[in-house]
Amino acid sequence: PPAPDPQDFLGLDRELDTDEVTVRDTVRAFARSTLYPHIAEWFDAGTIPEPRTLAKSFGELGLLGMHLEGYGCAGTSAVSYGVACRELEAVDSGIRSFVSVQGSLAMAALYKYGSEEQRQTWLPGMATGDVIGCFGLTEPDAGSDPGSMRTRARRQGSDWIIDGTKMWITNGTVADVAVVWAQTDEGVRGFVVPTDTPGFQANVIRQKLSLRASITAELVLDGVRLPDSARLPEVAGLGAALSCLNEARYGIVWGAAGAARACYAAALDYTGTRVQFGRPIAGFQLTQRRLADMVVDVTHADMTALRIGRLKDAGQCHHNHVSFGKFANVAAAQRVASAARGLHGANGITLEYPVMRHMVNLETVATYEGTEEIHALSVGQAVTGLSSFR
Ligand code: TGC
Ligand code: FAD
Repeated sequence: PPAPDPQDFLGLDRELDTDEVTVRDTVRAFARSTLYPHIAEWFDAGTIPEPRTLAKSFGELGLLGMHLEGYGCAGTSAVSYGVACRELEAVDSGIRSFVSVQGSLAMAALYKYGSEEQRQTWLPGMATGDVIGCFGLTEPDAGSDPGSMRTRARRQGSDWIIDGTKMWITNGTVADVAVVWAQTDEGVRGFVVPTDTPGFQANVIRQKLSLRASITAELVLDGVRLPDSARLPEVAGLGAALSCLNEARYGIVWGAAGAARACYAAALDYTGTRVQFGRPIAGFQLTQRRLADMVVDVTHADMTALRIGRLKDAGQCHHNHVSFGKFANVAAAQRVASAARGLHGANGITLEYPVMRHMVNLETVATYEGTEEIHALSVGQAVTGLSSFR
C-alpha cells in the first residue's frame, strides 16, 4: 500500500465525492491566488479594505448562502459548504467569518424564518454579494446568555420601536441589512433592519488583537421604527436565533480544521528547511513529537468535520453534534497553531509566516459562536441529561 501522504495522513480527501472535490479545488485556487497574497496586509491594517469587492467575489464563486436552495443560492451539500469553509479558514478565520455571517447567519435567518416577500427582497442580492448582512445577537451584557438580552422591541400601532445595543457584530459597519434579535412582550423576536433606518448606528471596534482581518462593530438602535413586515414571522423565541448559530458553528467545525491544517503545513515546511546544529530541525526527536501530535490533531479534526457533515446531509445532525465539533476542532486547532508558532522560532511571531496570525485568530474562534465552556457544557448536558446552565 502507498505510504501516508503527510498532508492527508489517513487519505480522508478520498472520501469526498466529485462535486466536493470540485468545490475544494475551486475555493483553494481562489484562496491562494486572490486572498492569501493580501491577508497579512489586511491583518496588519486591522480591517478588510474593500469588503464590497470581496463580497462580490465570494458571490461570483457561489459561496454566499452556498447550501441554501433557490433565491440565487448554489444549493450545495453541507459537506461541500464545509469543504469551502475549510479552504477559506486555511487562509484566515476572518475570511471564513465573512462568509459565515453573510450566509449562515443573516441569510439563514431570512431563509428559515422570513416571509416569502422578505426572502425575495433580500436573499438574491445577498447571494451575489451586492447586499451585505450582519447578525446582531450579542450585547455588552449578554454574550453566552443571549436570553438575558436587553434590546427591546415595543409595538406602537402597527409598527415596532426598537431600542438597544448590540456588541461585537461582524460586518456591522459595512452591512446594508442587520438581522437584530430583541425581547418583546411575546418573547424573543427577530427583525430585518435596513441599516439606513433612522436611529440605527454602527461604530467600528478598534484595537483588536485577534481576527484583525475582519470588521467588528457595535450597533446602537435608538428608537428605530419598523413596520411589522420587518419582523421575521416564523420566529417564536430564542431557539430561532440559536438554530441560526448551529449553521455558522457547523462552518467553524470545518474552518478550524482548515486553520489547523495551514499551521501544520507551515510547520512541516519550516522545520524541513530550517537548519540548526547542522541538520534540519525536523530531524530532532522533540520536533517530530510535535509534528506527530499535530498530524493527529489535524486528522481528527478532519474526521470530525466530515462525519458531522455527512450527518447533516442525512438530516441527522443534532445541535449537540455541532457543539461537539466546535468544542473538539477549535481546541485541536489551538494546540496545532501554538505548537507551529513555537517551531518557527522568532520567525513565528511575524506576519511573514501564517502561524501566529492563526494562533491569535483562534482566540476569537474559541470565544464566538459559543465559548469553549458553553460547548463543553452542551456536550456535558447531552451525555448526562443534566443542564448546568440554570
Ligand atoms: P435553552 O433554554 O437551553 O434553549 C432555548 C430554546 O432553544 C433550544 N436550543 C436550541 N435550538 C437550536 N439550536 C441550538 N443550538 C439550541 N440550543 C438550545 C432549546 O431546546 C430551547 O427550545 P424550547 O423549545 O425548549 O424553548 O437556552 P439557554 O438560554 O439556557 O441557553 C443555552 C445556551 C447557553 C446553549 C445558549 O444560550 C448558547 O448557545 N449560548 C452561546 C451564545 C452564542 O453562541 N452566541 C453567538 C452569537 S453570534 C456570533 O458569535 C457570530 S461570530 C461570527 C461568525 O460566526 O463567524
Ligand atoms: P461572556 O459570556 O461574558 O463569557 C466570559 C467567560 O465566562 C467565558 O470564558 C465564558 O465561557 C465564561 N462563562 C459564561 N457562562 C458560563 C457558564 N455557564 N459556565 C462556565 N463558564 C461560563 N456576536 C454576534 O451576535 N454577532 C456577531 O457577528 C459576532 N461576531 C463576533 C466577532 C468577534 C471578533 C468576537 C470576539 C465576538 C463576536 N460575537 C458576535 C460575540 C460572541 O458571540 C460573544 O463574544 C460570545 O458569545 C461570548 O460572549 P461574551 O464575550 O459576552 O463572554
